[in-house]
Amino acid sequence: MNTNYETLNVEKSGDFITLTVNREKSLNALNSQVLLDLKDLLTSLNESVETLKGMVITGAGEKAFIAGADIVEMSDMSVDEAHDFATLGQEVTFLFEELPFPVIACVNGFALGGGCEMAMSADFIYATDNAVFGQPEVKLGLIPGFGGTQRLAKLIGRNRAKEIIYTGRNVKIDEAKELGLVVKSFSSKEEMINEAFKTLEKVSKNSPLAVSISKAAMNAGNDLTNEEGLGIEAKHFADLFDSYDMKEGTKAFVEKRAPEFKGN
Ligand code: CO8
Repeated sequence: MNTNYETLNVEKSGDFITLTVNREKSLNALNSQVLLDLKDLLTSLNESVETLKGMVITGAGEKAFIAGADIVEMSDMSVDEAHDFATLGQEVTFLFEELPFPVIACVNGFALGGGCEMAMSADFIYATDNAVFGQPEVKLGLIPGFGGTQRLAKLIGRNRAKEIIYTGRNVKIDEAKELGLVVKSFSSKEEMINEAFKTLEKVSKNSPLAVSISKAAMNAGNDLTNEEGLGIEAKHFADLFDSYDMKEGTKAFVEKRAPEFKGN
């Protein structure tokens, strides 16, 4: 795994990765270089044979997770360049969703526009009490371009998402929790990241294969009818009966001992 990026800090600790978007002076705004670095890293992680069990993504500093796509760079773009930029940002959100292990977005401060969209492509969001979410693109004469019109509606319901996108207003932490956008909040970034790793540790005691397959089934179901989604669930459920982890998990239960999963 390459850990040497201009705009990212990537740290591996055991089976876990901490990914920090590192453009603190611009509140970690997503310019093309950040998106290209993210694409390279996430593609290599999706293709990796290395066993990894989870990732935390956060923003450098205390003030912002990601304050959006880079407005300075966007202000000069042609229609074709804007299309390429949006496509690249959308590819990155898909690559996050497809990672075969859990990803927790740890939102410290502003998660606006593309920042909110990146956070929503993680499996779930933890946030600090000072976190501010929003899709303010209409204030710039734009619309969300990295998946916000789709993912926000699926996460919190279409009408609530419309009200937030049309007004471009900020969503503070209490409301973000009520909406189900944020799962848990913390008084400091340090506490949030420690708790995120405790959660990943807890998840990693379960079968990594079953966690990965449940993620794939839930993500696939997002775009399907209930009937189609249930078909996928039944197939994945049955396929697991051919795995070491399923045999070990059920045998360990019968033998009243802790299972030793291998992830296959
Ligand atoms: N892009 C570029 N630079 C930014 C951004 C950004 N999104 N946000 C902040 N910065 C820069 C500021 O320009 C400033 O730089 P400098 O010090 O050189 O002047 C520095 O970061 C610090 O910011 P502020 O001084 O503004 O800090 P404040 O505490 O006063 O305000 C805010 C913080 C409220 C977060 C404010 O910076 C702000 O409103 N930022 C923009 C938020 C925004 O509108 N985000 C949405 C952007 S649009 C988007 O994300 C679309 C995604 C889909 C794109 C599809 C492509 C086609």
